[in-house]
Amino acid sequence: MSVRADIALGSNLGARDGWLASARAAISLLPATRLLAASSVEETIPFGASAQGPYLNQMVAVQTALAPHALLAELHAIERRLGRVRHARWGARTLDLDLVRYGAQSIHTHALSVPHPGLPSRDFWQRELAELDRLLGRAA
Ligand code: A4P
Ligand code: MG
Repeated sequence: MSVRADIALGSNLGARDGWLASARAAISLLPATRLLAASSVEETIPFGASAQGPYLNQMVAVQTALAPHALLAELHAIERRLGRVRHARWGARTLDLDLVRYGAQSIHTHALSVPHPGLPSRDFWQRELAELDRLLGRAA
């Protein structure tokens, strides 16, 4: 069984475009996973910790046979490989990958909440998801 999953990409340190491009390439190489579409990249004002630079944000849709926690583990491995250093929650980062939706499933465990709890409050995620739905020919 495979499902569509939506993954948010964010970067606000260094060569932000380059981090997003490397992340897209790494996601497209995940086992049992196919990249379906990518939204536009947009620059957004940081929320959360103050005194950090603007983000580049983007959302990609994949078709995957990985189970949700396995997909999250792969995303964390990509973050580590691409040099993200975790400091403060919501702090500046080279690359942040969040699993925003996993099919229509609702999952709430210690390690994973989907749909991501930030979805209702992040207008840029909602725009990017709507764009992906349009690109994939589905109703938003
Ligand atoms: N976790 C639970 N559910 C999920 C999920 N659906 N996707 C757990 C990803 N991770 C999930 O995440 C902390 C823990 O959340 C993980 O161990 C995972 O098991 P993290 O990535 O280590 O920490 P974080 O990213 O600093 O914190 P958090 O709460 O994930 O923050 P967000 O929501 O990622 O926000 N401003 C703009 N303009 N654009 C941004 O993209 N991003 C953030 C970070 C702050 N400000 C921003 C942006
Ligand atoms: Mg995160």
